[in-house]
Amino acid sequence: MSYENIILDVSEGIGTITFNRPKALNALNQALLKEFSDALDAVSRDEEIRVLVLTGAGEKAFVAGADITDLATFNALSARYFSGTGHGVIGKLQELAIPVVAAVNGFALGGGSEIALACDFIYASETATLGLPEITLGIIPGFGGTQRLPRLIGRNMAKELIFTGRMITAEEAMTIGMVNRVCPPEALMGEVMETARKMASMGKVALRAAKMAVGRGLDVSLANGCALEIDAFSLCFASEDAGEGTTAFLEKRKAVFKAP
Ligand code: CO8
Repeated sequence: MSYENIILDVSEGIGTITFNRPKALNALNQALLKEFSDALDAVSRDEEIRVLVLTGAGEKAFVAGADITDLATFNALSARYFSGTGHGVIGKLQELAIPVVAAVNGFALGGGSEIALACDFIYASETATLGLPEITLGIIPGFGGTQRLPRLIGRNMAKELIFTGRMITAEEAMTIGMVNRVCPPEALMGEVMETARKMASMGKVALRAAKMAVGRGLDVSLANGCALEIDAFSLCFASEDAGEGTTAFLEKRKAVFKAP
């Protein structure tokens, strides 16, 4: 499939989606969101892809938010439609069975931060700026920011950032637990790919089970989460990878996971 606003690359089991409207700092218009949604469908259908990476084209931005030229034309009805569409796409991203890493290479603002927040974790360039500045436009986050940010960094810090619209550096984002690692700009993709390759080399069933247990577990009580872990743990033993991993350890060799 060919895209105009994103690029989808697949290499060595790792898919990379690059948001590609650099002149508008990769802002999210409806065409881009539709292509992103289609690309996520393609990724979830492709059994070869074990890890997905998201990043932005150009040196300045990951995604600088929803396209403000579109927002300026909205009424309450079209805003509801666009917000609902965005939630659908970002929900699809969060529901992918494989790990997803956001490589935040520059501005990740508004909808850009909201996409990164739906990934499993974020690595950012030292030059990146993150934030939810919607309040400065007279609106609020509409792609999940009011829900995912407090769940990730805590209620009060999230409220401060959402109520003031203050943009933060990658370093501050790491301090508050929004970003896992900060890298020099030229090292960002190398570090993201190294981590992606490491995850891709793990057993496919175990990787999916781990993501499912953590993700679903956060939405339920501890007791239900632990019950869910028991199911996910036992599922791993239905794959030959568990036999390979434990045998390789005992034979003092590196495990080679082959389960389809
Ligand atoms: N939308 C459209 N165009 C944009 C956007 C955007 N979000 N951000 C930047 N651009 C464009 C600029 O207009 C400019 O275009 P041009 O060259 O044609 O004038 C080009 O990108 C370069 O930008 P700047 O010249 O402004 O670059 P600076 O380095 O001076 O500033 C900033 C960079 C700080 C990133 C600045 O561009 C900025 O503040 N951008 C807007 C950031 C923002 O407020 N984002 C949040 C948007 S709201 C949102 O995301 C809501 C999501 C949920 C929506 C739910 C829908 C109902």
